Amino acid sequence: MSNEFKLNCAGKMLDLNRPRVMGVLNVTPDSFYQGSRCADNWLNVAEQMIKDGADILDIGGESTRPGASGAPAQEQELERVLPVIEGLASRFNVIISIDTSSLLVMKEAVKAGAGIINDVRALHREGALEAAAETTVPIILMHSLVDQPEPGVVPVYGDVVKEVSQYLMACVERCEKAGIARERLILDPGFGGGMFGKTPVYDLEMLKGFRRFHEAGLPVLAGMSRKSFIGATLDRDTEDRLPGSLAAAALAAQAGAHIIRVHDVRETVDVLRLLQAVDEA
Ligand code: 7PM
Repeated sequence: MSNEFKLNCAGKMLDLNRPRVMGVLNVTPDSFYQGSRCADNWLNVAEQMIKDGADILDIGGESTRPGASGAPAQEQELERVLPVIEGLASRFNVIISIDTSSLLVMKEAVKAGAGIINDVRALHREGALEAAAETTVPIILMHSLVDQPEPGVVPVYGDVVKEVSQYLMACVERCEKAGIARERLILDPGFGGGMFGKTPVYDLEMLKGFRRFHEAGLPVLAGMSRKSFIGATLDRDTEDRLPGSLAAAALAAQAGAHIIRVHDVRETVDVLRLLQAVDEA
């Protein structure tokens, strides 16, 4: 990519001159992929991911993706993630990202040492835009159906890359109006079904056309690890989606993705190292 991005994540610099790996650390009791669940074991899992070459650890504590937005749910989410963020920030030099849509969790996580806000609802929950604006950390804006007229219904896209890009650019504008500098933003097309709103075919089209997500001139994240389009394409259960996930990661990296969000850090880092070696040959 001709664009060079360097983001200040609460004092730690994230240099996106080559693709970086974000490891998923779920501290919920109910994540879809068992391999990434680590309610009691988070310290060991995190340490291993760092050894394996993760640049960012993404901490998620929201119980089930759809729903769970009330005050008690936010308190519970905070109770889960805060000790983890504090524990990691005091031990390691890794960049911590907080996977949340809750204004309460955003604020407290950043105070505790999180250096990136990762919001799959692109700051569309009440108060989230303002809460994020009060911080100084980079923000990942992901496309989903939250902001659509009928969030339960998958829209029919003509050109899914174009329409998702347009939505993300509107989110960028909304952030800028709220006082969030454009330089703090990272875009994510939001691969996957459910509230992410993509069919397997749309996911494949987004991966094929991934380069076009760079048109906004901002860093782009790809989160495809073990998702259902890989399962649907290959007819594999979540536990058997690693090879497909690695192929997807390689394609996204070649298409200029700046951050790859994955469950399998060691394997993905190897893929990226090999691509880099080829580049440098
Ligand atoms: C159920 C549905 C459980 C979906 C878990 C998921 C992304 C993310 C997630 C992503 C960004 C998963 C997802 N996916 N954040 N959080 N981008 N920025 O499969 O693609 O991990 S949760």
